[in-house]
Amino acid sequence: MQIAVSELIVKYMERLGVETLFGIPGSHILPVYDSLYDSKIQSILVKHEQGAAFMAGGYARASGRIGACITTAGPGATNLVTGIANAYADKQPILVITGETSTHIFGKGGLQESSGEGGSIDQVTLFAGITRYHKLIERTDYLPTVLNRAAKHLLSKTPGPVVLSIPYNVQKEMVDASILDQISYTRTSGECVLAEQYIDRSVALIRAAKRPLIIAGYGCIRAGAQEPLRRISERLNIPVASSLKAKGAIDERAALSLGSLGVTSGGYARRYLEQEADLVLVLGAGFNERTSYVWDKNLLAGKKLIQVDNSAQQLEKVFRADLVVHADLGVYLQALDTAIQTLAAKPPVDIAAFIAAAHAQLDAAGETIFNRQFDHVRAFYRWLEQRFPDGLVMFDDNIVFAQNFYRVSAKDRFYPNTGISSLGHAIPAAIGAGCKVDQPLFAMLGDGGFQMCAMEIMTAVNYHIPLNIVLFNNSTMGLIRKNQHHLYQDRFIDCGFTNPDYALLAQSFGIKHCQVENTQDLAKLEALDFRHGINLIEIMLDQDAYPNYSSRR
Ligand SMILES: Cc1ncc(C[n+]2csc(CCOP(=O)(O)OP(=O)(O)O)c2C)c(N)n1
Ligand SMILES: [Mg+2]
Repeated sequence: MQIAVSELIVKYMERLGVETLFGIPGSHILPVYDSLYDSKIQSILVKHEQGAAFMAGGYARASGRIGACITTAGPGATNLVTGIANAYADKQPILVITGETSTHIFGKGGLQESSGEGGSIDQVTLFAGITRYHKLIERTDYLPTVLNRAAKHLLSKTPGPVVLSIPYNVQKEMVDASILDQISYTRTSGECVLAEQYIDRSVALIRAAKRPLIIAGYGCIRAGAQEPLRRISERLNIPVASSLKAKGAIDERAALSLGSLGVTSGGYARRYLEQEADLVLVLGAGFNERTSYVWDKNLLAGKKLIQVDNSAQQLEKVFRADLVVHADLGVYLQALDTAIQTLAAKPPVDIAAFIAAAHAQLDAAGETIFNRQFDHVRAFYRWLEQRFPDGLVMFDDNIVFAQNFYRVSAKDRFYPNTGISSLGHAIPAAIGAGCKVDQPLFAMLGDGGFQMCAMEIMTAVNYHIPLNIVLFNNSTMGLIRKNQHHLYQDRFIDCGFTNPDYALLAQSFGIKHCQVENTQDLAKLEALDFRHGINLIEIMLDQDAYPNYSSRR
C-alpha cells in the first residue's frame, strides 16, 4: 500500500510508542500535521519551540519513553536549539521532526529556507553538535535505513536527541507502507556479562576496607538499580552519598543516607568522604565540576577507589581508580549484591549523629550555607516532605534549596536541571512530564528563569495539566548578584529588575496564587489543590540573601 511520507512519519512515531507530540505548526510542516489529524498521538500546541523541546525532555525523563516535538523550518527549527542541546547533554531520547523548504527550490532563497544552499542557514550544521543523529531527508529510497538508525539511537541505553528534517515536497511523496516493517522498534538491551573477577576484586576491596562509602551517580537511577544499591548499603552498613542528579538513588530519609555531594550541598557528605572513608565506590557518577568540588585533588587522596560506569568516557575521567569496571550499574550491583551475602557487615555508623555534629561545627565556624533569612524556605521544603509522603515529582531549576532542604524519598522523583543548566527549563519540562505522570508535580525556579518561560503556563492551562509552580521572588538574578557581591566588590550590573504583580499575573492566567513571606504563611498553602489545580506559589526572598558557597567565578 502506498502512503504519503507524512503519514509514514506519523505511523513510525506511533510504532516507536510516541503518545504526545509538542510543537508549533508552520506551513513547511503542515503535511505531517495533517497526517496527525487521523492519529491517536496527541499534539500539544506550545508557546515557543524551546518549550516544546524542554517538554519532550521532561516527558522522556518522567516516563522513560521517547519524547517528541515538531516544528516548521527556519525559525521553528532554530528556536529548538537550547532544548535539544539540553537533551543531548542529559542523554534524553527525544525525536524532533522539522519541516524544510522543497528540494527543488533549495538555494533559490525560499521563505525560511534552512537547507544551507545559496546562503541560507544550514539546519544540518546547526544541529550537528547537539544531536546523536540528524538527517535532512532529501530522498525516500534510503528511508528504511534512516528511520532504523534514528530508532536505534532513540532506543539505545545511552540515547540522545534525533532530528529528522523533511522537505515539504518529500513529506508529500508516496512510498510503500511496508517500510514501517523494515524498522526495528526494540530497545537495545546493552546488558553485558560482567566478568566474575571484577566482582571478586570489588568484594576483596570492600572486605579490606574499614569504612567504605558509596557515591551513587545517575547511572544507578538510569539502570533502575536503586533496590540492589539499598540492599548492599543496608547489609554491609555502607553510607551512601549521591551526586546532585542522583538525589534519591537511595532514599534520602534512610538512616545511611549522607545526602548529596557537591559545592552547593550542606557539605556533610564531603566531610564523611574526607574524614572517614577509606574506600570509595563511585557508581555511575561523572564527577563533574560541582560534584568533585572543582576537581579537588584532595577529595579522594589516600583512599582506595572503585569506579563503575557504563560509559567508557566517564571512567577515570577525573580521578585514577584502583578498580575500573566498565559495566551497566544494574548488572554490577545485582552481581555484587549476590556476592556479598556472606561478607561481614561493617560496624554500624550513626549518620544522623555525624551530620548533626558536622552541622554544629560548620555553624560555629560560620560556614553553613544558609542563614536565618532562608528559614521559611527550609520550612517550605520540610512542609513538602510531610505534605506528600506518597511522593511527588519535582523539576528543579533552583537546585540549591532542594539540595540542602529536601530529602528525596524512594517514592519521589527529582529532576534537577542538570543538562546544560539553562534557565527557563523547569516549567516546560514539568508540563511535558505532566502529560504522563499523575503524582503531584512541582516546578521550582527563580523569577529570572520564570520570565523566560512563563507563557508556557498557558499551555498547561489549555490542556488542563495540573502543575504547581514554586517561584522564588528576589527581584534579581540572585546567583549573578551573589557573584557580583562576592567576587566583584558589589559592582552590581544587570542583575536587578522589577517583577510583575504575580497575583495579578496568576489571575489573568486563570490559575491560583499564594504568596509565602514567612513560615506562618505556609498554612495558607492548604487552600490549594496540588493534585488537580495549576498553582503559582510565590516565595519571597531578600535580594541580598545569599547562599554561602563559592562557585569561584
Ligand atoms: C539561558 C541562560 N541564560 C543565562 C544563564 C546564567 N544564569 C545562571 S543563574 C542566573 C540568574 C538566575 O536568576 P533567577 O532565575 O531569578 O534565580 P535566582 O538565582 O535569583 O534564585 C543566570 C542569569 C543561564 N543559566 N541560562
Ligand atoms: Mg531571582
